[in-house]
Amino acid sequence: MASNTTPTEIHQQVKLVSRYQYTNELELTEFLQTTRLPHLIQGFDIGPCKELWTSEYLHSVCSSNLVSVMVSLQPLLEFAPKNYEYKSMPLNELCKLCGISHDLESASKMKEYYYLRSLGENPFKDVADFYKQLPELSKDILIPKVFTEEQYFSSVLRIASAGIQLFTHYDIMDNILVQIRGRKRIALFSPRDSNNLYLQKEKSPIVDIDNPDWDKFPKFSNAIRWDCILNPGDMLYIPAPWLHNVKNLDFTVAINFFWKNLDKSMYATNDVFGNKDLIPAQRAKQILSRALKALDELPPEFKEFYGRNMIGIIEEKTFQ
Ligand SMILES: O=C(O)CCC(=O)C(=O)O
Repeated sequence: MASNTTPTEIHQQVKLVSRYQYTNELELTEFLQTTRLPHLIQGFDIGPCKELWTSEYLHSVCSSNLVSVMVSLQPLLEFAPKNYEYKSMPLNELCKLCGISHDLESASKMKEYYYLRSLGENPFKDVADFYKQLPELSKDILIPKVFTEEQYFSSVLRIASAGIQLFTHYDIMDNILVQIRGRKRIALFSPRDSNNLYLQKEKSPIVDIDNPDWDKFPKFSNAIRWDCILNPGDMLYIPAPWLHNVKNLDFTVAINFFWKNLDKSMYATNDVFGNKDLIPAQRAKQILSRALKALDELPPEFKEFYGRNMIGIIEEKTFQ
């Protein structure tokens, strides 16, 4: 009798992000400078925002200034092809809409999902600066000083309806994501797994990380996933260039603080989002594209031979 064969189940290794209990700024600063691993920081008092910033409160205190919001009919945001559009809407109106979609059920009834990543005054030239742009809110939040004024880069307000999920990406600067309202589930992947995430520039095309297309992305099963849930008052340290995927479990409000942990001269000067390659990496990529052009002059078997040979050298010289 023929035996039933069931397809082999694919299991991805999932770990939990380590927790760090806050005691004082100095210890935390030193810890972040040395660990270079994501940590869920708990026990720091982020101030009155935690209780105060309901959608009703935000609706009443925020201005009607227009903000550019990602609006999608689906909760999982996709960038290729793009399944969302940017719509201009008053900030106070957005707070109201996101408040109505405060849980997964009410968000699905709304049909549209909303996601704000605040931008600079001039989005093409200026970085997002929560303190300058939203003084009506910035007095309500405290963060530990883990970076100097010199190192500070940007502060980005994020407001989202329940269910919306941001594709996996990396940033070039270290960041602390402060959770103020609602819960977010964050999945992180080490920079060592970047090839297993099929990166296209800074983003991964594996949109549904919980139910991926294994035929299309077989290497994803090798990537180790680090999970955590952020509750109000929690802070997540996301070291550059760790990859992260963010799912909003409720209506959420959060702020990121990005800073330059390396020497300033390493960073591109025309980078408003904090995701342009570091300057030496830009140089290395230009040289690589010249090397690839040179290999193009060879017959295929030699091209492959030298290509493999060069991969070996790069592995030997760069992998830790
Ligand atoms: O909280 C979010 O919605 C996104 C956070 C994020 O992408 C980041 O910290 O870089």
